[in-house]
Amino acid sequence: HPVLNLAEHLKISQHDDNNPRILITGGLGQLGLGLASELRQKYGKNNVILSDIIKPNKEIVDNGPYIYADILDFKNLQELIVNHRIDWMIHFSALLSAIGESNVPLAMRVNIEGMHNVMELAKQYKLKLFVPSTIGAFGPTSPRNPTPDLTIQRPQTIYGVSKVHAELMGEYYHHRFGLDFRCLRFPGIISAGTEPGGGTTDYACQIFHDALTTGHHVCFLREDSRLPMMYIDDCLRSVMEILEVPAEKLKLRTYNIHAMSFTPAEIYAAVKKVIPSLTIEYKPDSRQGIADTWPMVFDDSGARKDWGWNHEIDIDELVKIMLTYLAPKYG
Ligand code: AKB
Repeated sequence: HPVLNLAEHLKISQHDDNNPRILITGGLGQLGLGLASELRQKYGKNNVILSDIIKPNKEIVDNGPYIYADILDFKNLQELIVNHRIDWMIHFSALLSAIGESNVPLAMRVNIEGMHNVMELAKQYKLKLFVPSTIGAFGPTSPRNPTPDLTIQRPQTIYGVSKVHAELMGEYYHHRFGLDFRCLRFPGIISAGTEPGGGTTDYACQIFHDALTTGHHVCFLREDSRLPMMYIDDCLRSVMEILEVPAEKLKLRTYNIHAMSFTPAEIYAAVKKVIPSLTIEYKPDSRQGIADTWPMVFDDSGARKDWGWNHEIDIDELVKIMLTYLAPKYG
């Protein structure tokens, strides 16, 4: 990429941390709209640009800048970074665990090649870069209860493999080129305003919709399948916080973060306390095979110690918030 050498030649200045201009890739997934709203409150509406390859609705466009960005198109991404004078990039584009297994070549392109483009541009233009990782970055040989920050990582999904690759590449670029790479490993994220897309933890969102509509949830995991989970507000706050932590406090560039851990039977019992008529049946499918290799409880003591991470929402609070949020939608 000869143009990039020119960029280096011009000694492009370090990212501006006081008044950053921020680009979010994969912005119309589960996390982007919520994060954009938090970031816009803090850094100004026009300084936060959402991007995706999806045609947005009017509300999205009315709420702030939205642009088309295909992370597989290096030049397109480069042009956006230059034209919009981007300082920070939040890289959310990825195929999640279950959908990744149904299209491995596409997952490799998006999750690996796309991430290479993002990381290379972040290096060239000296952007601060946040990339989420996941409980899915661990595998059957990892300790599962609890799973520490630094341990064996031999995931068995393309999603997990690509996330370990992102963690390692980010840490390598940090060490080798000084890239300000920051990465959090998220549990399953539970949200009401936006839907998850093709993950192994999606049942934990669906059960709330079913509780308020059909009154019956068919769970694709076994009743005793324990996984770490987190409400979206805690997740978005963790991103806001890690972006701001002074570099000298970061002993690691990839941290586990945790909030709660439950099984389908436990979340069912918690929802049933509020909606006693809810019924459930368990029909484990191929996602069970994935869940069986993932952490049951995440050890996030590093994040708590190094930069003060603290979750706020536990399982009972989660149930209250989700049902309160969704109830008006279903009358
Ligand atoms: C998935 O289930 O694939 C995601 C994740 C835990 O990373 N929600």
